[in-house]
Formats: sequence, structure tokens, C-alpha cells
Amino acid sequence: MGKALDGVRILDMTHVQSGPTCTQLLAWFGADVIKVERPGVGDISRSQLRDIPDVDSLYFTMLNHNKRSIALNTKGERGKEIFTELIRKCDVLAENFAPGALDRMGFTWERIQEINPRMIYASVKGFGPGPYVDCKVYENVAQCTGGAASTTGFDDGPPLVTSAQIGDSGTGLNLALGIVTALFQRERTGRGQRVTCAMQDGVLNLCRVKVRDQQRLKHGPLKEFPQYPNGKFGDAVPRAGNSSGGGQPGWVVKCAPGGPDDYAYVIIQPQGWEPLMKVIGREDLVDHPDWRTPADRLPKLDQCFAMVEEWTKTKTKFEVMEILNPLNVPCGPILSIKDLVEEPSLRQTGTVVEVDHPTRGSYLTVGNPIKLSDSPSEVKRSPLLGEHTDEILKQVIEYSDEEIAAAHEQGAV
Ligand code: CAO
Repeated sequence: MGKALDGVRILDMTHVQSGPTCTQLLAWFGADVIKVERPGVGDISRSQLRDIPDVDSLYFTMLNHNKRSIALNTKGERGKEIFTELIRKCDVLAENFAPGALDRMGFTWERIQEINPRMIYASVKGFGPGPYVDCKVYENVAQCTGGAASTTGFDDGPPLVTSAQIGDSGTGLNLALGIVTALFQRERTGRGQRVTCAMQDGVLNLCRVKVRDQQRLKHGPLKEFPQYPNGKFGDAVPRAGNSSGGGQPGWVVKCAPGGPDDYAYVIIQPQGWEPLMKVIGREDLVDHPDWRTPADRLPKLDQCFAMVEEWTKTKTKFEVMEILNPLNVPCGPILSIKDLVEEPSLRQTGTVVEVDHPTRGSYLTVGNPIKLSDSPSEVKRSPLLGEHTDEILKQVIEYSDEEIAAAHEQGAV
């Protein structure tokens, strides 16, 4: 079966996490992704957080499936010539270096357009134009500068980062959407374009509900927050603990047998009040004048969830799920990463996949979270550094054996 992006060729100058997540997605959809790496060094993540000496790390392998690797020094003259030929032959150039790195090599957007006017040039940077435009950014810096950290955690604690990689992988998703959208527009115009995604913008976009709350704050306290009614609100959206970001109250409650991940998240919709009170043995509160409506309950959400917790503490998180779901009470067990990688249904859908690798053996990874019925994703192992150098020189830029040998001799590849 063909793939959605068959025939699209991507010149992949991405490294670490944000850019590679984007190009990996496009590779799963069938694009030919050519990863350009510094000879002898490669993407720095190959050697970071290694679990096995001298073997590509899981950090690298899990972000670079289905790609080919060419080891090419794009700072030397011969390397620049080869890179220029690759720009001519590719549809997309993706990169996430520190600001200005490609310009310093001589590949400005103007130069790239001269070489290939159909080229889509896509970049991730930490910040858009503004005071921080030249700064380097990693995941947690993006979370801190994009509004996530100041609104995550408990009111009496410091700002918290989340382990979901919303700055890196989140911005990689944005970049992938920007690229396929630009490819779609190129069908009509014949022209490439510049696609830029700032990590700060990506995180702020995911914190949209907090920008909503910032404006609500002008009109009084945020009544679904744990600070209401007894705590104080300042002039910025505070940390909301585990309260729900939506219109229906929710909280994390303890479950049996009381281990570190024995918790469930329970949401109380207006129609869920009656079945929930009945199941926890508080039928007396169903029509009680102090508890009956959502507005009655807002000032005492802590008491609501304390009552629910008295009941959930007698059940495992999975029993809570089994009992509450048929009653139409939205809830979810807190699943550990161990629970998730062992879950058979995630293996069946290809969301968790076992992959074989020539130097590390088999390992688990997360497959494509986007499922297309006509373009199934097969997860293939990441390339070794420079594994496809000669193949790419021959097949993509049609170098002769002599030219390939010369490129090696000159240290370009
Ligand atoms: N041949 C020769 N040189 C190469 C090369 C190649 N094939 N590939 C990369 N390089 C060079 C670059 O030209 C650059 O050199 P200069 O600094 O002389 O211009 C250098 O390698 C890479 O530079 P960098 O500054 O991007 O790398 P870093 O490790 O210092 O910084 C990071 C990493 C992520 C902070 C920075 O790249 C960045 O801010 N990127 C944008 C935001 C981003 O994507 N962050 C997410 C990172 S994932 O957690």
C-alpha cells in the first residue's frame, strides 16, 4: 500500500528533540527523510543519556525512526556543494539549530530560494521576533517562558514543569502541520515558503485556557480553583493543583492499595452527581438544598472530592474505572509508564511498538499517534551515523563512484 507522503523528500537538519519529532512523523507518513549529520559526531542525542556504552541512545533511536543518515560537513566547501545539490533535489528543508546557524553556513532563506524556489524551509526556534529572538531554548525553558510552569503545580509550591514534552514534541507537531500545509499550498502556487514555529508560541497555544482564566480573573475569583473560597487570588492566574481546566470540576483521588500511582481522576458533571452520590453511599446529598446544584457545590469542591475519596480508597483505580464508567461518570486511572508499555491494546494499535536495532537489540518505542486508514505507519529502526551516505550521494544527487571517493578523500562526508 502506498503512503500519504510518498514522493516527498525532506532534507532533515534537525537535532535533539523538537525537530526530529516532526520529521519522524513525516517519515511515518512515507516521506523520504534524509538526516544530515556532522561527520564523526552526528546528532548530539546519539550520545546523550546512554544506557549501553558506545551504542546509539534510546533518546536518539526513539526520535529518528524511518530516516536515512548522511554524514556531511556542511561548513566545508565541498560539503556546501553537496548540500546545495541536496537542496535542489528535496521538497522540504527542516532545521532547529540555534538562531542563525544555517545563515552562518551561507544558506539564508534568500539563497535557498535561489537554489530551489519550490523549497519549503521549516524551522523551530525558541522564540519568535522580539527581545529573546537570539536565545537558545530547551524544553523546560519553553515551558517556563510559555505560561505552562507558572500555572502548573500547587499554590503553596514553586512553578512546576510537566514531563509531557509540550515545548519540544508539541512544537514538532506544529512544524509538521506547517510543512504539510505549505506542501498543499505549493500544489496551487508552485512556490515554496518559510515555515517558522516558536516553542514559546507552541506552549502558550497549549495554555490557551489559562489566557481565558487571566481575563476571567478581572471579574472575580476563579471558583473552580482550590483557592476558592478561602484562599487569595493575585493579579495573575495561579497554580491550580489538579483542578480541571474545563467547565466541570475534577480532582485526583487516592485509591487502594495506596501505592505511588494508586490514584484516579474523577469529574463531576451535573448529571453525574446523582449516580456518584448513590454509589459512594451519600444518597442523602442528591437533592440536599446545600449540595444539589453545581453552583451549590463550587465553594465546597474540596469536601465533595474528600467524600468521593473515602469511597475510592476502598477500591483499586481499575475498580473505580469499572464501577464509574457504566454510570457515565467520567474518570480515569493514573497509569504509570510501566502500566502503559505493558498494555496489550496499545501494542495492538501500534502505539507502543517493539523495534529491533543492529547494535542495541530490541527496544520499545512509541509509534505514530496519528492513524490513517490508507497510510499505515510501519516503525523502522533509526539509521546508524552516516549509514546511507554513499547511497544518498549516488541515488539522490547522482554522483559517480569517482565523485563519491573524492568527497570522502576531501573529508566532506
Ligand atoms: N556540519 C557542520 N556543522 C554542523 C552540522 C554539519 N552537518 N550540523 C550542525 N552543525 C553546526 C551548526 O552549524 C552549529 O554551528 P555554529 O554554532 O558554529 O553556527 C552547531 O553545529 C550546532 O549549533 P547549535 O547552537 O544549534 O547547538 P547547541 O547544542 O549549542 O544548542 C539548542 C542546542 C537545542 C539549544 C539549539 O540548537 C536551539 O536553541 N535550537 C532551537 C530551539 C530548539 O529546537 N530547541 C529544542 C531542542 S530539543 O530539546
